[in-house]
Amino acid sequence: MFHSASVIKRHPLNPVLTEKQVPYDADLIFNAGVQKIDGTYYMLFRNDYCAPRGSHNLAGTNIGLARSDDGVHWTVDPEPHFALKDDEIRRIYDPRLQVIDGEIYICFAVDTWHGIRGGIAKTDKDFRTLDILSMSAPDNRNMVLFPEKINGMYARLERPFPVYSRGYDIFDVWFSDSADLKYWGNTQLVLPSKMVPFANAKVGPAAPPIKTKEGWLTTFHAVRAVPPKKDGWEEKWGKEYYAGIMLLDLKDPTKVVGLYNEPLLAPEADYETKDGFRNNVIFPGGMILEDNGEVKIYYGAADTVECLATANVDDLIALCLQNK
Ligand code: BMA
Repeated sequence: MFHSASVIKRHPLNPVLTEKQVPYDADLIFNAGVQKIDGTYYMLFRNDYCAPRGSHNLAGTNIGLARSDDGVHWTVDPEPHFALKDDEIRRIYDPRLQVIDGEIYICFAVDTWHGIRGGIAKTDKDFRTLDILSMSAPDNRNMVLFPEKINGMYARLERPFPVYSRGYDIFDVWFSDSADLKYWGNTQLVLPSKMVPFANAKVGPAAPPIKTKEGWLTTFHAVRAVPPKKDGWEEKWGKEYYAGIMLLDLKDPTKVVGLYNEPLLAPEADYETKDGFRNNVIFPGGMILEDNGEVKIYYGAADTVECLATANVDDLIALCLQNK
């Protein structure tokens, strides 16, 4: 029913990272955060592994690091990164990367024994340390940091999920800011799910925003609930995940200045719609603006592999502004 925008192209070598490239137990490689730092591309990816490898028996989640010179061909480090020794934390996943004033930050979802939280941590150039700066109250996740301070404050988008007051999965994109990345407040609604014509359920931040002359350009994920059925590995799966795109005001990023009212990416390629853990899922986590105006968008496909799509930045801005 929905199609991807014509201005975006899937990379011919998709998927660009799969479990086959990972030298340790790995089965589902997806929902990665990506940044280009001093000319090298870094990808922190989620690895849901099975026991034994290759079975459909999920056994755990860890975070891996891949490096690349061109953003397309990736080499994975020999071991996963960030072993956690906190009994309250069950796992971290869906990492997003940001660089602010030369420091590298990771936002991630945290399953704890008492709810799902959004974590923000600082790491080093080798991605060895995970110095946790803040953890949200439950239930919240899908946090992404803006690449610079706005009005003197660090800024993030986030997606709390208030089940008790909203009923079934209707969740929205919110904004908060902070003087120190630790204490967050000034929380405001940015993108209500009902503003997105192709979502009938939740929306949430996807890749961290990039700065353009017209505003903060940022993707979001948008969910359509459909009748649950056996499709991928899972017994039943009843959701479709699309990527959307919007522009936020440079000085006041709580204001949506442009929104493309169709999907930027809809599940269409075989690696998005077939043979995955959860088919028909597109989940962007990384967006890089190259000097020549090309935007690389990295996304998890079917919760199984990591993919790349590209578009020109002016075309993406024009999509967001075409309904104004
Ligand atoms: C969300 C998160 C994502 C995942 C998506 C589709 O709730 O768990 O990590 O990609 O569902 O399964």
